[in-house]
Parts: sequence; structure tokens; C-alpha cells
Amino acid sequence: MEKKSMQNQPLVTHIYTADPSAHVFDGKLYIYPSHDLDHDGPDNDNGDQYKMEDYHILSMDGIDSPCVDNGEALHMKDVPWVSKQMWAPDVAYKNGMYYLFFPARDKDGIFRIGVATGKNPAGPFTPEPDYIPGSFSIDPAAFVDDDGKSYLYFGGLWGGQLEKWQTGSFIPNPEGPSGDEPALGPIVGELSDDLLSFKNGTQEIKIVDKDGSPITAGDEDRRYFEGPWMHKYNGYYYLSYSTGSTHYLVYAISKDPKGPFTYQGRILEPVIGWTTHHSIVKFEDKWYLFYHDSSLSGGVNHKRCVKYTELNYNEDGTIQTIKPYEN
Ligand code: FUB
Repeated sequence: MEKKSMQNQPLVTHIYTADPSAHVFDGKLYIYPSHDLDHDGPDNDNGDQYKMEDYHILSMDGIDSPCVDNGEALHMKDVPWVSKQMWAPDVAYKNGMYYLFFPARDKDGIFRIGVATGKNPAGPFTPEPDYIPGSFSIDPAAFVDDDGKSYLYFGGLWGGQLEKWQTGSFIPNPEGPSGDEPALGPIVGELSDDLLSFKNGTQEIKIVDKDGSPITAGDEDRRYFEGPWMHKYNGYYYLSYSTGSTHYLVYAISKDPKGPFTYQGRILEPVIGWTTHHSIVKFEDKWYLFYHDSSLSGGVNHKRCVKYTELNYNEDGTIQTIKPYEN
């Protein structure tokens, strides 16, 4: 009998999952998703519907192997600084230790980014008592470069509060930027050697057009919204992200991990559901896009499922746009 491909199928159906960050550790695929809760509460631009409380780490021996839920790896009740909403996580490995980075609201309702450590990629993880000093907003993506330097990329508009940090400190009701002004970019910070703090603070990343002009806030098809991911291909740094309100996954490239990044094009056309969030990973000589949609719940925004599909590059290093419901 021909083996069934898991491509474009929900990887698990017993829980709702979203925001998959995929990594290969010791030849095995590990997927770090958010764990969506099944509830009928309000759905709004502030993201109140995303009420997640814990993380379950998924793993697969091969790309078409069954996907295993390794159980609860971290719960918010065990994180002293968290009040609610443990959103999209990511992980990094260094010197025999796995570091789970996760955003959540602190006791004042402000999104911060925490870190928890463990010896096993599937958890459990032990949280640090406080969030990373100087961290804010959501959607951390960790990247360990070939030279051993580690970076954390993060930031998300609207419910993710990125606009509220435009001046460097928290402003509850900020203005702008207006449509023809440069859009807000994601934030990057180089991590300290123990990956528990930022080495020299953080900085905003610039994303520009091919002619060098900044992508503007009104250019919603291309401007940064949330869900950054970093990978390296043929010596270039690829920063990919969601455009939020227009529901695309897009990417920009640079020779420097801190940018500026030049916008290139789309990776994924809109999926079922409002959010789109992803990771890109090489596994057994092929590249894959891990993403989510709301197909498992018939389109409910906060009841999502993680999936993967193959990702292909053209000879010039551009990425072929994926149409999620064709083929
Ligand atoms: O899962 C909660 C939020 O929805 C994530 O942080 C965003 O990227 C979006 O997927």
C-alpha cells in the first residue's frame, strides 16, 4: 500500500494548534506550536480570542511519520510573571540545553518574552523567574548563526502591542505611523552567550523596496505585521513574516542578520482563518514550510491546526509562491 503523505494535512487533530516553529534536533523534527483553547469567547482585533495557557511539543521521526504529541511542556501557572495568553513560541539549542522562548502578558497586561530551559527538545521546560529584561511584544523567533551568534527576532502589531513601543517605552494609546510613513519593522536583539538576555539591547529592522525606499505602513500587502522567521540560504538571511490584515506570508533578504532587508515576494497565499504564521526548515535535504490554518474547526479563527508543505527555491534564490489549497 502506498504511504499516505502528511503534506497539507493537520498534523494533529486531538487538540487545536497554531504558530508552528519547526526545528531538526538529532535527525528528528520537532514542532513548537501554540495550543489553541476551544472556547466561544469574543473574537476581536486585540486578540482576546487567543487565550492559550500551555505548550505541547510535537515531533516526527520522518516527514511522513505520525506526529506525536509529547504532552504538556510548560504551563502558565508555573511561570511567575505571566498573567495570560502564552502565544507563539520558538526554541534554540546551545551547549546541550534547549531554550524555549515564549511571549505572554505580564501582570500589567503588557506582552513580554520569557525563556524556559530543558535538556530534552520535547520538554519539560523550567521557566526563568522573570521575563527577558528589555523584551516586549510577541512572536519570538530564535536564530543561531553559523558563527555561533544567536539572535531573537520578535514583534507583532495590534494585539501584539508593537505600536505601543515606537518611542522605546510603553505608550497605551499610540498614534500612527500614517499610511505614507515607513512601516514599523520587527525587532532584533543579539542574545547573550547563555541566551537568557540581550547582549546590547534591541533594534528595529528596516524592510525596504528593491529601490531602497522603506515599505510604508499603508502598503498592507507587504508591510511587517507579525510572526517573523529567520533562515539562511546560499549565504543570504531570509526574514519572512505575516502581513496580518492582508493574510500573506512574505519575505525579504539581506547579507546582514540585522538588515536592512530587501522585500522579495510572497511565500504563501492566504489560508482559511484570519492569522497566518509559519516557519521554514530543512529536513532530509528538502525545505519545508510549516504553517497553520483554521480548516480543522471549519474556519474559527482561534481553533487552528498546524500543517506543512514543501518549499522550493528558484535558481536565483527566490522562493516559489505556495497556493495552499491547490495540488
Ligand atoms: O497565536 C496567537 C497569535 O496569532 C500569534 O502570536 C500570531 O502570530 C498569530 O498567529
